[in-house]
Amino acid sequence: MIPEKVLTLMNEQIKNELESAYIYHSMAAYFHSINLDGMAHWMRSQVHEETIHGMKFFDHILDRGGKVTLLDLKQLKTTWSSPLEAWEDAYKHEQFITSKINNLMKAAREASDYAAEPLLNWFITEQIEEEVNTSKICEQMRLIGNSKEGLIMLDKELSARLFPAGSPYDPLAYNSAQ
Ligand code: OFO
Repeated sequence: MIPEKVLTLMNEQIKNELESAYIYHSMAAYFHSINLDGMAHWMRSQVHEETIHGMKFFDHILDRGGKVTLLDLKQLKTTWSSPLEAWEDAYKHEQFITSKINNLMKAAREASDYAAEPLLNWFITEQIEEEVNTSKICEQMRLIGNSKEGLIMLDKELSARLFPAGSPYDPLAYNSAQ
């Protein structure tokens, strides 16, 4: 049995993770629209990760006999004034997610919900990686400044991010399946 407050926060976290996926979809569309397809590719891969994050909470609730309640997603930002602004938003969003995971851990500890701790510990470690990935790209974008060559090089580097095999967010996976 999941304590009520923890269950409420976990259902909110499913929404936060799926909202993350939706935000990164929006950023992928933006990067494609300005021909930074490597950055768009990185975002598509991130969408896959966020969907998995949402499903980790989804399954945890079900495994413990709780009720999964899907909440509304909010209206999204659909454009940015520059690639750097989009990356800064991604970093800020990850910091927001970290604060939500920390709140969840606090609530689980207050309710002596020991069964939630392994899952939440996984997310605490994951958020270190999520923050460092996005903040590093922000720093690299600042180093690049107005250099078009630098931007193209970084775009190419980010295009190398691997999708998990068969990811539905990888165009190669769904195009070859038809
Ligand atoms: Fe980006 O880590 Fe989940 O939300």
